[in-house]
Amino acid sequence: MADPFKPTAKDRFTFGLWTVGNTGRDPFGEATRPRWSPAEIVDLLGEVGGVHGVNFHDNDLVPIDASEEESATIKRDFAGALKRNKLQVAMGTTNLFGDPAFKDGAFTSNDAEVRAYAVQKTMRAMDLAAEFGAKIYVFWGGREGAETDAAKDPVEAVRRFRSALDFLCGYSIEQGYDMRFALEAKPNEPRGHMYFPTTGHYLALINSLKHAEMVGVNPEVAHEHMAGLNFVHAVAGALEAEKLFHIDLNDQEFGRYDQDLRFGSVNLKHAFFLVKLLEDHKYDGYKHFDSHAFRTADRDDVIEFARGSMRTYLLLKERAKRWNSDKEIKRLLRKINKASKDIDGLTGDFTPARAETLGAMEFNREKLAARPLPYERLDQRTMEILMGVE
Ligand code: DIG
Ligand code: MN
Ligand code: MN
Repeated sequence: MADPFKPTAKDRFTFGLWTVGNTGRDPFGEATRPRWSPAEIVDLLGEVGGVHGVNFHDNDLVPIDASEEESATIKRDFAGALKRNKLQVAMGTTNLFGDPAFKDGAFTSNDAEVRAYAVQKTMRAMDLAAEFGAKIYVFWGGREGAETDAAKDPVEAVRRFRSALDFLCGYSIEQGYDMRFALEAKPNEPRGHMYFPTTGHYLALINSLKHAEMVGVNPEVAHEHMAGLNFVHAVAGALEAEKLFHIDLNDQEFGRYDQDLRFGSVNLKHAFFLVKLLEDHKYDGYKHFDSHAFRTADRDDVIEFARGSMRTYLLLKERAKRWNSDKEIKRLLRKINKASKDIDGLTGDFTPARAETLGAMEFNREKLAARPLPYERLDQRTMEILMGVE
């Protein structure tokens, strides 16, 4: 019998070149895996099976100091690997955090020349992403931040960031790239404090952009968890605002450095509610696993890491379907929700008549307070469904 949890391209799972290509190097130790070429990484994803697409930072594909010829060879080999593995390029982004020129930020740098170079580098990276058909472009402000606020007026930082985005939206429109931008928040690391630390901060910024319609967010599990926030609620805010243009799935212990762990490998309950939210609201964007295998993993285990990421999503998708169809859950949901068309109608659009009616209503607070809410039973049944208790 076919494995119901085997991914297919239709699931729209993607991996960045830097994720499965992570060499295991960390701030305290050297690489434990070879640096594979982009083509070798795409071949690895082909071996994983069921992957829809691959993503890259400009310099994951073409090193910052590559010659024209080297760049052409790399791109040709990469294109060949995409073809033989039937993979798309789903998303592009710019490395505005690695080069020392960006030591004090890119778009928010105090140096006008650095700000201009960052916009130019992003234009070139957008050209590269467009060349491979990417329609989603992510902005992660890795160095947009501060260790001391003596260095920069944070209001000025916001304005510099906005003006770079407005310019680059104009560039995408003028080039006919038809890209949608997805802004990715993170509270800290590598900077001591990062501007736009949470998805909510970006949702607020977007409304002030010249081309707000083409700009959304790319929330990442680990980043909201680092800020001690409920990731499901961050995504719900983006979904409700119709701004969930992309999502970075991984996992993360609360209150730690950015671990980029395999999806669902730490907080299974949060992962369950996230998958349920995405599926209940028919999110049809890419599901990008912005994560990497343990430093201990060899190539075979990196493949297991990628397969496990997608399998966990599909297992939780089935658990969400099971939860939605569970008799006890449905009974409890009926019990805890007390709707009333007349009352809801009252507090819809304001009218003086409604206000008058509402003002004259009598509410029995003791009765309201006494209503049973069996959330313990509901949560226990949820946990049992998660644990496979039928
Ligand atoms: C880190 O979470 C960031 C970078 O890896 C990249 O710019 C972005 C794209 O997913 N995520
Ligand atoms: Mn991360
Ligand atoms: Mn990310």
